[in-house]
Amino acid sequence: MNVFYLICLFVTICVVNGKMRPRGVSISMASKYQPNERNKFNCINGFGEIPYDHLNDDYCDCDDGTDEPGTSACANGKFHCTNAGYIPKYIQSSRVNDGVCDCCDGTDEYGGKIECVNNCKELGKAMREEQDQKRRLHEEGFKKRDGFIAEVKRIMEEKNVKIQELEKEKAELEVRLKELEALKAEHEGPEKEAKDRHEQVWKEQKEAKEKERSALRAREAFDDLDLNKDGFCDILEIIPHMEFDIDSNGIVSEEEAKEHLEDQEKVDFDEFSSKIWGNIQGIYKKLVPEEEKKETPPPVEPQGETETLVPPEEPQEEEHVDEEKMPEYDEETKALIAAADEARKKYEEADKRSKDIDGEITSLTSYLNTDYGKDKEFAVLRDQCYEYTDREYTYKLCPFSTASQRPKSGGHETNLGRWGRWEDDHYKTMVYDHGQNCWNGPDRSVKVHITCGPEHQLTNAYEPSRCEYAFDFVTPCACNQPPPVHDKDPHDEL
Ligand code: MAN
Repeated sequence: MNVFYLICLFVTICVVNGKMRPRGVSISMASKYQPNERNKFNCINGFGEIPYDHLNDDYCDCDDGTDEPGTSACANGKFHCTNAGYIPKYIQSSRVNDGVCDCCDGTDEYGGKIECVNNCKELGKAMREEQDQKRRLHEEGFKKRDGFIAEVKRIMEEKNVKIQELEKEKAELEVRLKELEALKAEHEGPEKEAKDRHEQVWKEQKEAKEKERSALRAREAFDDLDLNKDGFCDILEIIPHMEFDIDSNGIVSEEEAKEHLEDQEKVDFDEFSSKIWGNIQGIYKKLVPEEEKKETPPPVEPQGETETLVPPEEPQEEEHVDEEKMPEYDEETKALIAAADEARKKYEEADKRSKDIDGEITSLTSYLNTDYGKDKEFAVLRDQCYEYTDREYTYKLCPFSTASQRPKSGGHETNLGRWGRWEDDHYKTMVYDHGQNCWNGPDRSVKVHITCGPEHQLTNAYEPSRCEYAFDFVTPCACNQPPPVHDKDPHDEL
């Protein structure tokens, strides 16, 4: 059985468990401070030997300062604070007896300048409580991570099953789509034929009516032009019509009149309607007798239009409007259209579903193909967003999606980057890049530093260099090691 004992021979050297241990020396260094066979001390660097009682005599003998571990005599010396109950440490010898308590056990101040209180136990207690708290949080995170792994596994399986179901549905739909397409074509053929037929009839009717109207107008024009009513329209009857003044010199010459009559002196109605009317109907104007001109004030001509051919009494406009409208399809055609509409609708519905399935499969595949960490644990962060607000901005992180920033004072959100990759395979840093371009700078990007903690939380956001941001994110997903075993009392020395 080991019996611990401590005897201090002089103030400066104690004997602990049979070993000499001068002041300011740690247990681990004590063996180097034993007197040699000549009762001397060897400087630790090997250069020099001094009488054993010159240790800690407040005079620096060794170059390396090792003969004065407990005084401030050597400028390069080091004093060891035992700090029982807390963390042992070395301080510069110059701090020994300088009137400031550097060691929590107060052993650096024995010269009487100051009375130091030993508060190592309190410090040690607080430190261990903090360590305990950290450990508890780590443990909490570590347990949660296990739960996440199980949850993610279930989600992934569900998504895989969903993909399989969708692929099956898609394959069946392909067959159905072909059938529906054929059915659609089957109905659209007769539908088109019936519609074309109907439209053709309407077109012909329209043309016939137009022809009729044109003939009527030709007749009226001819009767109007044939002033002497001899059944011909001749050059002299053309001349009073100023609209036939080709060179705009104010008179219609015989040549000009003749040109409008296709180089003839006169034409009868048949020739007029077959050869002449088509060319002149766009310019011809009914002659207004002089008396009428005087009686009726000249009509105000609308801007941009120079001539109007239609006599005011003719109610043709309205007739035209009605004729422009195609009559309704007959019942048989309507039924064919309805059947084709139905076939089209069914085809389009199936086609839309097929496209939706493609979209769903793409998004599920992208979800499954993302790297969510060693055990896919980070997948629980997908489709979630976390915010952190500093004095100026609210930062938002939507893991595996985007990072953004919006001014607290209002204003638009700035895209700081889209999910890019893990910076390395330790799953400690995420990179979001290709964000909004920075004026005269790079595209914005973010590095997210991930550490273990009991809750998912964005704990900090900053901008180490212009438009290059850094986020700190705490999450149980990062608690991939069991919490460290409780630190034993860090102090192993007396
Ligand atoms: C905005 C913010 C800042 C950024 C500047 C760069 O104000 O996105 O974070 O530094 O633009 O001009």
